[in-house]
Amino acid sequence: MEDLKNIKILAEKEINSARNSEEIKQIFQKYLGKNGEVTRVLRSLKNLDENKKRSIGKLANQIKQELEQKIEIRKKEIGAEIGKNKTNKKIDVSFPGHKLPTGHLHPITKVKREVEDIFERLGFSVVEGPEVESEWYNFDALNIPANHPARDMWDTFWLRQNESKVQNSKSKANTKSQRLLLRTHTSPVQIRYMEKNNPPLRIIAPGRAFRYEATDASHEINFYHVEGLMVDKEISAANLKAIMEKFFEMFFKKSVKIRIRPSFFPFTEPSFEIDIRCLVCGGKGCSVCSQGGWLEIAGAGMVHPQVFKSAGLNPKEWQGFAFGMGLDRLTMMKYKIKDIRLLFKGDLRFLEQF
Ligand code: FA5
Repeated sequence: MEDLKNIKILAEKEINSARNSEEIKQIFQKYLGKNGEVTRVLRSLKNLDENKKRSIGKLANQIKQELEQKIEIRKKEIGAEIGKNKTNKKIDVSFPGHKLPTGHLHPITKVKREVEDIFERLGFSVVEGPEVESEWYNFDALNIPANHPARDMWDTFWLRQNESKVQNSKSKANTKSQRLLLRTHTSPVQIRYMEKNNPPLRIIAPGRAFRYEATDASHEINFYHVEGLMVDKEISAANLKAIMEKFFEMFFKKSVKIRIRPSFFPFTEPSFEIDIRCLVCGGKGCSVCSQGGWLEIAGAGMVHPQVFKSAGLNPKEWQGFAFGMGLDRLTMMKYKIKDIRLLFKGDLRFLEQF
């Protein structure tokens, strides 16, 4: 009798602390299953005398019924708890959701869009050209024939092609070389645009440029250029200076000192280099401006007559200026970034600051 009572106490304890239907099933087996503890007591009744059979049998059957009822009740409770959890998940609209990581624009993209916006306000259209360019558009049409020493300034990556089938600029006079390379500037867009559009015109051509050169704080092998071109009947270097000054003022939102130096580009005559007072060090000298206090930001000049001819325009009829600016360097000046290479590393600790 005592054993039966202990079995009952233990079984009830276990039923109450069962957390799922699997545990309930195991408890049922343990006490009321084929070899369960209560079942074994009931099966052993036949070996007992009449008196004990009656009293123990009565108690064992009573315990069996009570445990069955308790198991049923607990089963329902567990079902209700699971249901309740499920319902909660469905209707708790205030439960905080998973935050999706969101990115933002790269500083160069931001600067590119800002530059486009400013030039559009100054009456320029934004046009694009291919990053993989032909030798003709990148060099020859810009008055840089094969073997011209100026090609050394724009050493680049050439694409492997079947050489025997591709015309190159050394092969025949008057043929447009189709050899492919990664463009070294966006200046070829000048030619592409003038071939299809008659002046007067004002365009900028932003995009990626590539060069085979050693990297340092202000040089990368892969960087961004924005080419500018303005062609009309009477355009002079004064227009170039005015546009550049206005642009820097609008871009930096303050007046910025610029310096125009004589230079050489085969596609402009005369040619200039445009520097701005280094905004990283305020002109004192730092690694970005090579300690000089000025940073070269653009090459520029008056469009060379040969370039007009390459594009099918009469140089006696039209005049124009062109410039090619480094977008990365503008970004560095704007955000006071000390090394151009940071812009291409993809390091989130750096990028998340913008
Ligand atoms: C040119 O590429 C000429 N096409 C620019 C031009 C256009 C001149 C039209 C006249 C008329 P240059 O190689 O100097 O020029 O490059 C122009 C600008 O690009 C530089 O002033 C500088 O801001 C940027 N730049 C040049 N090389 C790199 C480099 N390796 N990494 C980052 N920026 C560069």
